Amino acid sequence: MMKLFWCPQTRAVRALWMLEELGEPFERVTIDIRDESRAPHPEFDVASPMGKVPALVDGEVAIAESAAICLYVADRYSSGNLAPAIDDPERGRFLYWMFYTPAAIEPAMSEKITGTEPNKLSNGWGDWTTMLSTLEQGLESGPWLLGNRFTAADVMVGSSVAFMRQFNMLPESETLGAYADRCLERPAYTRAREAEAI
Ligand SMILES: N[C@@H](CCC(=O)N[C@@H](CS)C(=O)NCC(=O)O)C(=O)O
Repeated sequence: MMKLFWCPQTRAVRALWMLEELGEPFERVTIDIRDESRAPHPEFDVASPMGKVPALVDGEVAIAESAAICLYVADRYSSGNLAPAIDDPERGRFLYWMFYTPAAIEPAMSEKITGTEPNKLSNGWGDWTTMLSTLEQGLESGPWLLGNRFTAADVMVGSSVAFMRQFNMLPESETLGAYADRCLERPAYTRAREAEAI
């Protein structure tokens, strides 16, 4: 059975949401990242070399990074559904949005939070404004990033938009606001948040 190493109120909610969408059995193991004196956990330490949650162990597979985990489980257990198959023409656009969170959204959020001077040309994430307008364009045909098809990319991007809302960073945007609402209304997301509350 898959084992998810997680901690409430962290980016681990992405992997939890993803596993809830998937519907495959998994075990949840809490790593209290806020406890600096916590005992080492050999399985977690191997899966997550940086000591960050989420991390996943599935048989011989041990990985960290929320995007890697979401992509892994979607391909491994839900190919053609939560991830377009390798030979599906939609695969390219899917991968673009799968990488958009770690490559563009998160660095742009850091730029915004820290007030770092934007440098659109040389920064890999463009800048905060461009990152947001690109996302809005991507959602124009909606309701999901791949149109009518909900995929793991929506788990990654949707959770990031939800974080923006939580941190009061989400700008006035009907498109992004409605997208966040749609994501938050998914039963699998609700189950993930309920687990966080326990
Ligand atoms: N890029 C990683 C970031 C994971 C991350 O930064 N997790 C934080 C919690 S939100 C963490 O585990 N921090 C504990 C630490 O760095 O010791 C991902 O998306 O999974």
